Amino acid sequence: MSSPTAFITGASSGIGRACAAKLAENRYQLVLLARREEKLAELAAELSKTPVHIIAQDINDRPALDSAIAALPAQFSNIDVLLNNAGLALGLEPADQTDWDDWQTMIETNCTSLAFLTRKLLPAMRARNSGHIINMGSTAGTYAYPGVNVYGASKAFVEHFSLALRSDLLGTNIHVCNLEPGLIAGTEFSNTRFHGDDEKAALVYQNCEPLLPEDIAEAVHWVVSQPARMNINRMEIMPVCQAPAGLAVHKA
Ligand code: 8X3
Repeated sequence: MSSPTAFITGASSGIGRACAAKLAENRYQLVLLARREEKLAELAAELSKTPVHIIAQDINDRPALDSAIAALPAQFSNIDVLLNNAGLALGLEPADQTDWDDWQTMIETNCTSLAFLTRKLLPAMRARNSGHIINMGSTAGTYAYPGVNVYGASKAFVEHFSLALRSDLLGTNIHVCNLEPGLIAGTEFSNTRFHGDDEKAALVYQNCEPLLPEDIAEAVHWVVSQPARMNINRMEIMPVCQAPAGLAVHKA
């Protein structure tokens, strides 16, 4: 039997990388997309037993992405699992003090490019009447906290897009899941959020035990391994050290 194919965005580090390793272990062949070619090549070398096709480019360069999809080698052209993992948070300032470019980058990456890639790969899934789309949401899409503004809103988009996709796909065997991790270490998330400030990023994970990318990779593998009759609409995962934020009341 031929290997199923998983297409993973943001594959060079963190959750994407861990998912690539987990799926490779479970006989998937991989299409890996990320900007950093050397990181992708390193990962492909590590997964030497797994056929890997690398797409080294910015996910927001949509014409290039379109061409890369059209140029997928025949062996990798039937995508069984699309893991829309690429995404980022930039800044944690109150809304009136944020950088407009940061907001635009988050909307572009977390919403527009995710929708674009899904739109591109969906017709082939529908034609084959099978497939899994796993979108990397976040607990921040459900629970607001100070400074989460556009990042949280972009993840709320991802959640609603996932649920809406399932509605459009009712009657097909295409599965859609919004996977919603909370606090997670071992990724570049906080470092990116704080624009490369390692000290600030380290403080986020101090004195607690956050999730790890491998935890999310387990969840991804579990989601795609369930009987075809099952669809996991949403999966929210927090570390035990985190809980949904309480409502805030400001008293003068
Ligand atoms: C990020 C989760 O807890 O850092 O997607 O807001 S959290």
